[in-house]
Amino acid sequence: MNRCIWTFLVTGIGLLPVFPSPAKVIYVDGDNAGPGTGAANNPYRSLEAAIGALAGGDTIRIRDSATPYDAKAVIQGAAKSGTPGRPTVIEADPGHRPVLTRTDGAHFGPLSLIDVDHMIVRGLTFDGGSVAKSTARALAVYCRNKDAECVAILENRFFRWGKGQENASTILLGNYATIPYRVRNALVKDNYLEGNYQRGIQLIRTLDAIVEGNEVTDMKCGWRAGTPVPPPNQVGIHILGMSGRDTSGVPNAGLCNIGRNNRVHHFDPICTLSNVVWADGIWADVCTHSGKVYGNTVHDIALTTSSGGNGIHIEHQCNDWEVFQNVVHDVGQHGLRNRHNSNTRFFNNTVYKARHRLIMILDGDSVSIFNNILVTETGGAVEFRADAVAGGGHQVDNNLYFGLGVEPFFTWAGTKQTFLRWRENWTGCDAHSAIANPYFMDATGNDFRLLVGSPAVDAGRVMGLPFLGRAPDLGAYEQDVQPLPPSGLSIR
Ligand SMILES: [Ca+2]
Repeated sequence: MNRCIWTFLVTGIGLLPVFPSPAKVIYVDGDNAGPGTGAANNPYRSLEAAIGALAGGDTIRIRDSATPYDAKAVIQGAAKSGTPGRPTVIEADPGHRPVLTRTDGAHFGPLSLIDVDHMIVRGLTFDGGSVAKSTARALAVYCRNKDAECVAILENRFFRWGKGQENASTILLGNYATIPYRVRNALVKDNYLEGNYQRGIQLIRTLDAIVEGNEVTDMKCGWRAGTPVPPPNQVGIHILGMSGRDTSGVPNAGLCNIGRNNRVHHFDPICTLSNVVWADGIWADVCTHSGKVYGNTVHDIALTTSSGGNGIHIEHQCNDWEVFQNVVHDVGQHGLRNRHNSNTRFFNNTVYKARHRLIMILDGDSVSIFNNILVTETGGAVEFRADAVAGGGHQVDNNLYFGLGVEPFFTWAGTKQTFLRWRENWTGCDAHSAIANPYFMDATGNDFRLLVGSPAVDAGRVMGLPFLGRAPDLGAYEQDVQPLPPSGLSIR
């Protein structure tokens, strides 16, 4: 569980608690003629100078400048860290929208936070610019000599990062190194990312991170040197662990990370034409365990390709994930994809139009698929590949299927089946499921709430989520169409 939320919520709405001593506010204005002192009436001209003067718990406020801040700023170490009651803050001065860039094509971008705790970066615009090679990261939070606790990235905007760079991630939390330190309890909230390359938000080996309320759109294809090596992934939110153990003997896995209420959509189709290796809206990847992906909307991902393009992908050795109340529509390959893990629970999702399968279980064991609405226009509803069948322990029930002009089909260990055969051949599977029009509010307008009379209403099993009426509805939305009888009414 993320233990730092109260700090960010309190500061985020301006209700700062009373501190023992007033925090110092340091101003930055790139248009100041002189180097400045950091005072409101004589700001520093450079962000780096302000960071030099920064002490833990201080606030840096950055003002608009005629040209972007071409920054190489690093904030590092305990002396710059805040405390739970008094975070260090780097933010736009109220009423300003300062732009940070970095034009030297370095791997790390205009702002890196290393070995810091209790820090907030808020309201800034990071723009890689129209250069042939922008930097691989816009904003990085990582560790060298200690954990990094309770860093929040709030309400920033990110454009055009990672062009011409290998291994690009616009916002990066954590690091590949197997040192025994982690980014813990981070919050990435309400940021906007557009036109960046390869990976929008990437978490590596993080513990208890929350990625919430962000919008990631127009992801561009990654870049890799040499031919014919194809370009690498195109990913909105990438939650990555690592196999093995760090140098202190602790597993490198990421743990308990949450991606919720994000909107990931409209990836750049250019790199999906022939050779993209992978495109995922949200991807849990390699040894990150016990995470949750919920309330997200993911759509228009690699729509024109058959080689990649998944809405939500729970992958290799990512055990005990819950994927629920997501809306996934119009994706090039699979709506929800699962591979080589244990105990993934897909429930109460609405998946509408994937070119290959709405849900694809490649392998793994003990996958459960409950309370979903799955609408196909190409026929493929759910597939369990042979390796998944061998894994065993799967449960599928209380789902509503529908085909847009086609009969949904199901695939079990390579054998394509009708809905009836699917149920007959796999005793207990989908016993309480049906094929019927779910009656969405406005499917062509991508409004997948339920109309009155939808067969999805009250057709679900209890999964621990709040519900209205007699039982949970299917799909991502619960509908209030089951009013209680008027009081005093007796039914004979
Ligand atoms: Ca209900």
